Amino acid sequence: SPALVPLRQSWPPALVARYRAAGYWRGETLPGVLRERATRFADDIAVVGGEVRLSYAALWQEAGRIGAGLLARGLVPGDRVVVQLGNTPAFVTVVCGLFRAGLIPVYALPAHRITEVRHVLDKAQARGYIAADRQDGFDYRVLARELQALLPALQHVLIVGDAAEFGAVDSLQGDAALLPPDPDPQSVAFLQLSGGSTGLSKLIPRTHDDYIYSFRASNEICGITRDSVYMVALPAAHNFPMSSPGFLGALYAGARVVMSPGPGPDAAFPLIARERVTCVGLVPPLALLWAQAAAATAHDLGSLQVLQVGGAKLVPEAARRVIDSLGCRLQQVFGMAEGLVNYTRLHDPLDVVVGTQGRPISPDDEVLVVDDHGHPVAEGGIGHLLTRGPYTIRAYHNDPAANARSFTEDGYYRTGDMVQQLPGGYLVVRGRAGDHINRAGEKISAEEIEDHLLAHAEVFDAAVVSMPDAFLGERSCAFVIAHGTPPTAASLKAWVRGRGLAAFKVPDQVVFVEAFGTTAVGKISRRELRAQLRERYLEQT
Ligand code: J2J
Repeated sequence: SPALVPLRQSWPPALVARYRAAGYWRGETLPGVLRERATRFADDIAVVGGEVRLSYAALWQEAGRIGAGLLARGLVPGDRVVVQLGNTPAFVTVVCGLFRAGLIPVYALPAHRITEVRHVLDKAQARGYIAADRQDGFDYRVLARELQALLPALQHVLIVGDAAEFGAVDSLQGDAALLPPDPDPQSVAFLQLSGGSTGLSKLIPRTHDDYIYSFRASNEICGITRDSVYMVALPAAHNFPMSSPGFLGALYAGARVVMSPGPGPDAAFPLIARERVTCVGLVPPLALLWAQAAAATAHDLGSLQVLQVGGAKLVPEAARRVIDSLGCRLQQVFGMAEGLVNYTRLHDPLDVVVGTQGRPISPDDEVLVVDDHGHPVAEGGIGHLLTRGPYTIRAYHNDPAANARSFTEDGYYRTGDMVQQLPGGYLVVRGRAGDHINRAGEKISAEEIEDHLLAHAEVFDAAVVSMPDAFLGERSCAFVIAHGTPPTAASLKAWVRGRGLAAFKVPDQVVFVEAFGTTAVGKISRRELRAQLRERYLEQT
């Protein structure tokens, strides 16, 4: 098998010195933090889900058992392990187990299917895959069998629950004395997935130092203390519920984490009432759904102090509705798995909370707003958001082409977002330069879906664009030129699904056209083409 591409993430030495001197990077590591909390908060409840309630001491024990068991099976520290688990305590124990063993979690979403998981396994050169037996009607063991047949490097498949022929996470055993010492705080702790506007997901290497800083500082901004109860309602693998402040922030503080099996009011409201949840993060469509359901619910939501909304734009009208119906503080969160996270502060005036997407976590988050040529726009103007700082990556893993596109020569990350910067550093998201669809917070690459459509024998050309959607914020629309008689929209959607993709990537709408009919002289870019199609269609309807 080919040599492992080393995991790396590095900042220039002068910045490393500065981030340390400023106290952002303190040399803490994820296993180190967990060990310390297991002693300090031993009997406090760390994680709740279903019928399971784990204390901090028990979480540490469980993580040790799982980590040592994985090493006993032949995984070695530094190996990458793709984790595809839903919102159960096992998500937390497995990930903490990997940290304890020096193994590198790579986070797949439960919605991902073979095409995506295969890509992630491949790109990460993972030797391990850990999934649930079944969830939401899907059997991950079937997926695991297909993956193993395709990827000889995938030697260790482990299942939470009924493992069939695979290894069972529940019966992992090993010698905790053989667990490695804590890692270098500057080393890569895990690989997060990018939303990805071009093609397939890129892998985001985050270090212990940088990630711990991001959620420790988030705790302060979000008011997370040992008394907090943080609910994971969005898929736990997303960067938002993991780190802004997320379950890791909550564990850092000695707070309680409640795993909600689903993001809707039906699953979450009874748990909020039972566990006295104080903070939860949602995407805008869910926040509106919650606001509506809160008016009629019998469950006591009075413990909620902070409702965070992010992942996609919350328009001011929706923000007001959420504040009025939930009667707790609203916090807007504009973040990205690559790093930079902005928050409105808990005591910001109402117009700021309603009308902006917040300001950066760190005084050392450098934000540039530039025009198409890279020149700073006039104060208050709209432009491309570039950023670098103490928790924003400098490079993707194993992807020189993406790195050349996504980072400037002086290390700024090109976020792809169009923003306006207000006094005080508050940002308003005004749109996007990249061609992805932000469907209720799930990012879909237009290019990726076009490639799948083009693989269909009756498709001559396809352009996938985002359309405004009253509920989702944006939905995906595929414009298709057929070879001869067009297939039905339903059959094309089924085709995309059949390519082994997450359901959220199936086009919401398919529009057949004779031609893309651009009058522009010469060749136009796919970007321009998509924009033209979107505008023409919106004018007609
Ligand atoms: C508009 N667009 C937003 C917002 C993200 C916290 C919160 C969210 C994410 C996240 C995250 C937005 N208004 N409030 O990682 O830690 C869009 C932008 C951004 C992209 C990043 C976190 N909040 N977005 O959503 O990596 O386009 O992270 O660049 O999934 O989501 O997506 P992702």
